[in-house]
Amino acid sequence: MNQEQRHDWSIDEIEGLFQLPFLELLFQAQQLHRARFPRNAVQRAQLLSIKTGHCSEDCAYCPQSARYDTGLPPEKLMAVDDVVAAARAAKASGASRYCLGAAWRSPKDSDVDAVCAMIRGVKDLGMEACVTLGMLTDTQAAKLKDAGLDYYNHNIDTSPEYYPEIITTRTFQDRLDTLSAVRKAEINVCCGGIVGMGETRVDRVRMLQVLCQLEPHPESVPINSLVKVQGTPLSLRQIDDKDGQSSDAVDGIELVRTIAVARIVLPHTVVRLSAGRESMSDELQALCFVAGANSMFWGDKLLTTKNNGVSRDEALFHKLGLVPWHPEQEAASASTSTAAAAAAPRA
Ligand code: SAM
Ligand code: DTB
Ligand code: SF4
Repeated sequence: MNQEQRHDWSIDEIEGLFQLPFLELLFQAQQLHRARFPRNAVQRAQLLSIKTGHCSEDCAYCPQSARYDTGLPPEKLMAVDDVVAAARAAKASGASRYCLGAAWRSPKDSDVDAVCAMIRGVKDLGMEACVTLGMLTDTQAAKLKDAGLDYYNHNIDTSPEYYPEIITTRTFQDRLDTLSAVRKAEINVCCGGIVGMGETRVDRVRMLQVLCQLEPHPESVPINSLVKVQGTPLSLRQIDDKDGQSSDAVDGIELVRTIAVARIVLPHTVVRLSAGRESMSDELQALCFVAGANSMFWGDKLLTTKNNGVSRDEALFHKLGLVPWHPEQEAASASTSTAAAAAAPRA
């Protein structure tokens, strides 16, 4: 076992963290954060939906499922040149990581070839590349790695126990199998979930416990707050938080607690404050950064729903004294200095 990564967090231990006094929890999370990551620095990742809608799956939160009438016009797989042009524009507006998302249960092999060309184009711009395409085979994962893919995003979404209430067309184990294929191909794992789907705190605890059980821990964990899109089952369902709350979104303090606990149990992982920021106040987002979130989605669109937009987020960075974080540049300079050290004559 990696000495600094614990894979044996018990439910009671994680629940104990959630129950800490709020200020104590934030202090512990911020201390760990500072020990391992640059302070006051937040990575800016931008999303692009390269194939939109008409998805066969029944994920109850998703505007892109063909089973729900969300009014979203489906779009075929984008041309490689258009994707690279969009990545270039994202870089110019301040994003350093580019994430391509496709509304597939799983890609066809010909789709993977097209996505590989997109990944090469994004990498040539000097950006980190991430894709999320659904379930993958080992061979497909290996091809993506060859194209230079840095991260594959595939979320567990919630606890194994609550999962069947949200998705019935693929199992929790299917998700874990794809994550294994990604690991086998030596691609970094980006895996997280959604809060605010009517799950209990125990479900949030279990979701984090499963993430900790992955060996090694995911390099990146997105924490999404449900974006309620009209026509999806979760927009129609009265979301009753089984802890006694009934609300449109998860309670802000509970979201911050979830991020802080993720920071503590996954101390080396980049925690991304993902979907749902559009409805969050500056103050709530600031607390999420105090809790240890160090990445966010940049630009005015997520995949199909609205994001905050560059000017609002530039203003937030300014107000909070945040600076853009570029882990891809740190990785490049670390490998240059390792190469230089290896080349240097030994004393
Ligand atoms: N089709 C692929 C898949 O599901 O693996 C990739 C794209 S899918 C849109 C990526 C992730 O976005 C989902 O696993 C879910 O966690 C998140 N997501 C989708 N719709 C959301 C919503 N309305 N609110 C919050 N997160 C959402
Ligand atoms: C993730 O965990 N969140 C992003 C990314 N991975 C692909 C997607 C959020 C999608 C929100 C709904 C939409 O815009 O369609
Ligand atoms: Fe399809 Fe992915 Fe949306 Fe599920 S989350 S319906 S698999 S696009």
